[in-house]
Amino acid sequence: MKTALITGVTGQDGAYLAEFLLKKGYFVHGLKRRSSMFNTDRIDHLYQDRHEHKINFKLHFGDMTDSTNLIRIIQETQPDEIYNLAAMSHVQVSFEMPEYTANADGIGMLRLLEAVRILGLQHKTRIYQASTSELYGLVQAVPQSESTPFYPRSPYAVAKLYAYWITVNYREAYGMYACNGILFNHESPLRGETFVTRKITRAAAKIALGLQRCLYLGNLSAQRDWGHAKDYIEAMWLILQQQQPEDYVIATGITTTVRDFVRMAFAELGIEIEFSGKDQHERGVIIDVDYDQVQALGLNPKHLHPGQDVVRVDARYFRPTEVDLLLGDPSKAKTQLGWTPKYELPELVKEMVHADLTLMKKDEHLKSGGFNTLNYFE
Ligand code: NDP
Ligand code: GDR
Repeated sequence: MKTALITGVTGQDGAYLAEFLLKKGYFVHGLKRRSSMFNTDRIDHLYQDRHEHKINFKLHFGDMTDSTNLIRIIQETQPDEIYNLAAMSHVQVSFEMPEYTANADGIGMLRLLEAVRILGLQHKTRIYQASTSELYGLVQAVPQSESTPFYPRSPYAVAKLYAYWITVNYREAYGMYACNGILFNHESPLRGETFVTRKITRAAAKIALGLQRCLYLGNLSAQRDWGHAKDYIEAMWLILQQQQPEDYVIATGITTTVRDFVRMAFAELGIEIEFSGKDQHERGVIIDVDYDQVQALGLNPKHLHPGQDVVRVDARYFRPTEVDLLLGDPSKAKTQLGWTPKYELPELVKEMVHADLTLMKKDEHLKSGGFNTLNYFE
């Protein structure tokens, strides 16, 4: 039985990867931060009581900023594979917490590599680093491949640049099997609520149910190469199963604007949106409602009427420096790993919107029963 250690196991990718590795017969250890409330919603279905006789999934308290704790966990677990997914992963928040981001996302990877080396596991343990398309930043060329130069545009991306190169350096200096997956944006119903796709699918569901009036967004023209997290975690695993350690771009090869993602999400609910106006005055207005579709989804049509503006721009969501266009070239992953994404964007949008509609219907039910379901910190 192979043993894996996943840092960031409570996050979107960590949850899917843990499930995937357990199905493959791995013993999975996960690093989880201590928090004042439970933070394991995404992996609760995998939880195993430690008192049970035979378990193959175990959580350990830890933090990427604490080397002694990382050394101890790696010593205890002796992993064959480490997937370093832990990070302060929100680009905009990294402008507000640059030092912490550098520490957790940049030096965090160094701590893991050093722990493996200190423990003499450098020829046993394979390490995956969650690198990112944010490394490309200011557009140098499209589509972006393994040979495209980096130009990071946020404290998050600069921290990830350090992690990228320290991974390459430890591979070259110590012969470690350490690799970067340069993953483009990937989403799912488990995506954090403040990333733009999930913010949109949640809001579309809430607006359709009459629980929210308007969705406020930042840069609607940003273009992203969006894939499904389930496809991308499989690529992480493949990267660690090769003869030689190498770095790979993982992407769909198709890019879409935030504006079009909004249109697609509302269309899933029978609501057609058109955009008008410029810059901060741009608005997304309902131009048509398919009332048959709305009713088939169990929605109340009285909440929706043409002419209603449901999307507005709020400059608060603009970033000091933006990444305008991401479009990946996954040719190397296709040829060498045999990896191709199974999901296309319309399916992803559909899955996310309907998952959020189900969630929000529960919210609506609670609200009608007199419970306060407001999210104060959105
Ligand atoms: P999430 O934000 O959903 O998950 C991040 C995870 O890291 C959470 O489990 C979080 O814990 C944990 N974490 C944060 N800070 C620390 C810390 N200091 N010590 C230990 N754990 C910590 O991210 P995703 O699952 O979407 O992404 C996984 C990784 O891939 C990240 O490194 C991200 O930067 C990178 N990436 C993501 C892409 C994407 O599109 N999703 C694309 C390219 C790269 P908690 O639950 O307690 O907050
Ligand atoms: P990103 O994802 O920054 O690409 O990082 P995010 O979904 O936050 O933003 C994508 C684009 O949408 C624009 N945008 C908004 N973004 C957010 N969050 N909220 C808004 O209201 C909004 N309006 C417009 C952004 O400006 C941006 O251009 C994600 C993270 O998962 C990183 O960890 C990962 O490395 C990269 O993807 C690849």
